[in-house]
Amino acid sequence: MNTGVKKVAAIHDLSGFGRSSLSAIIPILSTMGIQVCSLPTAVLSTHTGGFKNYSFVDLTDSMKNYIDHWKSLKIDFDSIYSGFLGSPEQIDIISDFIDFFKTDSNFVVIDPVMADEGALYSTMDYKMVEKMRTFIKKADIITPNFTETCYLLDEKYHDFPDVSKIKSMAKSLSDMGPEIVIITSVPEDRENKKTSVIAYNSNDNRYWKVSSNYIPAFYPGTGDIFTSIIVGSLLQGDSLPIALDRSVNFITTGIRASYGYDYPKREGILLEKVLGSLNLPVFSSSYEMI
Ligand code: PXL
Repeated sequence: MNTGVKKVAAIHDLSGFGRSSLSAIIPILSTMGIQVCSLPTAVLSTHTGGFKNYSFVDLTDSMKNYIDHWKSLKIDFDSIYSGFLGSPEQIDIISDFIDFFKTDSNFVVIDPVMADEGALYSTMDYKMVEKMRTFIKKADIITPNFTETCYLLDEKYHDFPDVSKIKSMAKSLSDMGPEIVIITSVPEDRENKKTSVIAYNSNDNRYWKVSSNYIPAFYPGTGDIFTSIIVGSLLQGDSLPIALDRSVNFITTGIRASYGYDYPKREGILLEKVLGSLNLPVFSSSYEMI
């Protein structure tokens, strides 16, 4: 029965403290009127960015039974969205999940969560990078940050790549399978400390860019927030550049709402203060076609 509420299969870890992965994705997509069906890959006490001694339970062994039950329920997802994985072996399990649940009318988003700021996260290794290169072929849309883009293409991390280089990297990733490639956290301008998001859509061969003024602070979880808004926005019928604008605007608003408070950045942006803005019309639009 069509209830008018769209469903996303969200394949990510649950980190109890720190506003990343499912702790951010569920409130964002719920606020956007979309049902999140969680398929947890791991349970951690906190995310791994900036915390030490976190507990980590890898759920690889329980995912098969979990998915078998969903298969028996024949759930029809409008999108399948995967992110942080607990082990490289999970890629085979999730590939099978996609083969079963992918239809002509839904879309698959893979956020190849592995690295940031030039380095792999502490639970990631080269086996994950290698398997991720194969896994992204299954996606309609991928959202690597610039560091992950370098790992996926086996290229050296550059500090300030020029736009033509990023465009060719996005095209190379798209040639591996995904129709749309969105590269986040691209260092843009040393003087003005700007970062940008650059996207390539192979369906119409167009490239888009949204720049954001960099506030000198690094908050974990912003990649998950970014991609969940892309998923929600596309499910609501927005075009790709408007979805990019909505995500960048929301993160900028979230960082501005948080930066004035003196608390550990590792706790993430103060999502609870700004969630309501997801339901406001987009007033300022700054995308460019490049
Ligand atoms: O935000 C990406 C992410 C997701 N899940 C876990 C993480 C990170 C990044 O550090 O540690 C557990």
